[in-house]
Amino acid sequence: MRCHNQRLVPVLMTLSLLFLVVMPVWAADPEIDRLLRSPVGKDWVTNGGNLTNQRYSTLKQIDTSNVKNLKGAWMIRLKGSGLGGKYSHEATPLVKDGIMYVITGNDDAFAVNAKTGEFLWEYWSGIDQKINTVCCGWINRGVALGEGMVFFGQLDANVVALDAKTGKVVWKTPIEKWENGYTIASAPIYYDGMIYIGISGGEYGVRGRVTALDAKSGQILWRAYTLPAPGEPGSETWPPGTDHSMRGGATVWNTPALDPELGLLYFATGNCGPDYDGASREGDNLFCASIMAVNAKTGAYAWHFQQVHHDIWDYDAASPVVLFDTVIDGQPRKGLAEAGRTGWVYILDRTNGKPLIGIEERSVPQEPRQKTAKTQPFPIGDAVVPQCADLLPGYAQAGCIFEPFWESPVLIQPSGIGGTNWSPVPYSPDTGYFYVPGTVRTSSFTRFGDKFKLGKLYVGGSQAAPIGSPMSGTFTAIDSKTNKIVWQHKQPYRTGQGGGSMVTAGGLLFRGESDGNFLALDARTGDELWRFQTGFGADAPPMTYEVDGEQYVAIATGGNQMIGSGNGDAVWSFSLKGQVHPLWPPPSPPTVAGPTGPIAQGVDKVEIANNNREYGYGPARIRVKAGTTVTFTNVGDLNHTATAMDNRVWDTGDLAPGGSKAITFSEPGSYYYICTPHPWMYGQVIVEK
Ligand SMILES: [Cu+2]
Repeated sequence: MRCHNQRLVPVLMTLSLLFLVVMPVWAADPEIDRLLRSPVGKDWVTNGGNLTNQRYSTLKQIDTSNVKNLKGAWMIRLKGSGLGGKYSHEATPLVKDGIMYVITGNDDAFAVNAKTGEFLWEYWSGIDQKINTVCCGWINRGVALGEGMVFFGQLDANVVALDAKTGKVVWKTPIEKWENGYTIASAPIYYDGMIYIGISGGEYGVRGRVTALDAKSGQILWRAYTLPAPGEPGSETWPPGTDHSMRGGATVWNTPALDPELGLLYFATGNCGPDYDGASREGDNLFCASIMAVNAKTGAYAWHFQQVHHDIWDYDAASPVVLFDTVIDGQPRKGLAEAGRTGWVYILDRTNGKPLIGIEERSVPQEPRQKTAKTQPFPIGDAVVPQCADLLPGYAQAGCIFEPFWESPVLIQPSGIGGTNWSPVPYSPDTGYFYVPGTVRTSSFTRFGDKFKLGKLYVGGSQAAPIGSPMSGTFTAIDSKTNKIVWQHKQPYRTGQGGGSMVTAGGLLFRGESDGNFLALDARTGDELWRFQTGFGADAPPMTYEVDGEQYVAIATGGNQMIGSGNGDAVWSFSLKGQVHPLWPPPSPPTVAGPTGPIAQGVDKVEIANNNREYGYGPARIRVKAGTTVTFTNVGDLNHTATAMDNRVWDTGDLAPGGSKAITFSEPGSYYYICTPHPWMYGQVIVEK
């Protein structure tokens, strides 16, 4: 019994004796709980639509026949929040009773009239701009609603509850310290008086978990750790006599799903730490890169399924799990699916975590120094991205998925930021399809030794896309009965960490593109029926709602740093009666890896994070005479490095904001470099005689 209920216990016991048959289940917010358990209709009250994370709406006023008439009903700018080089927009707006709640990468939240876009209140987080343990862009994936409050996590590892009417803070609970490497990126879910929220920081030697809080008071009720302490179940998959598992990552980047009948809470876990160095962590390393189920009331372990044993590729499970019901061989089955960075969809029985369609353990290539696992799980069905890398000039070795590596670069596909990253995967009960965004990208993997230091990056290697190598995406409908491709679109841009989508009973699949376009497809055939230029990278997941009998479709467009799409602070809402026209397109994201821009002649100063681009070098390309000393200065908000791609032959080391390091280039040649924690930042120094 949760503590805020305790005074009610005698009352409830008395009542239950009197009204034994009709005694309702006591709920803190029966209306929200009912919406969370029901198919999504006029309100969209939680990140994944309802407790299943299906992102499927029963609204069908907008359908395949009339979607061509869809236009902007309104567009607003979120007052500059999340506008700037370090931010991505990844939140799904929520709507209840005609009010929209949306949050930005600076953890600033807004309530607006969902019919007009008029601002009702705003919450400015005031989070410390010096937080330097954010891995992959300043983001917030969304809020939850319940008991008249708006709940969310912040990058400073606080969980916050606002009054939904006023935006005033009701409570704020720190669940960890960002200084120790912990941040919150994912949206929570609310159900039956509790808030469930994951924690991020898998690149900083943290211990992953889901934290449950009492919605009324903000008090922490329990923590379900994703890494076993020595002696706990699962600890046998870590080296005996070490406490390595306590900093092994397995963070939760996604919103959990919940099955009230089974009483289970489901979520997926991130990579093992250190990411690319398996040498010191012999064993399968539970519960990294896994799907987990825990008791929704107590957090007690129920089952797990590990997607990647002893992960050394950053192949984590970052996309939210999706619950669905199906019929197999005439038997009704309770399914669960999750799309991984491996490019596969993992389809399980959610009562017990066993494969629903079939997943085979197969032998894989070995590298004894990395202590690689002997076998890996191979789902039956199709992968949504290619799983082998081509050999490229300048590289000695290329391999397929699960190819091991040591200290010489090996090209592998999918890359650790390939397949499906954080982007959600909708499921339509009408088609029985999952809609899976994927990133196609090759990484060059290398391992190096890394010492654990509290609050510091702890990755043990690197992966970077080779200079000039292509990067693209796929968007795929996967049949839930076979795990096979029904249709697939080849995308010009990486789609697995953008390209959020949702599906409706109107037979429509809505999804955004990194080039600013927002599309409606026929959910059955994939045929494009409508497109609209929103003016900013349309990488966040859309949603739909109804006010006064009119259906709207909404999306926050503000770009994504990891894709390089156009930054902004817009929220768009569309309807059949809309009058607002499209905007000019933003610059398109890169489709080839490597530094961009003109070569600056004779420049010996490079700013890291210049011009408000947190993840860039300026100038990115310089040409100097042999013997020149080049000074790298970090003018950004986060720690960065400039590190030679070629075996780290030179390295500025970790530069705090304001920090500088001078490197002398005596030998002629072309030197590409990246930032170790952010390997999608590229620079080049060309040294002439
Ligand atoms: Cu960096």
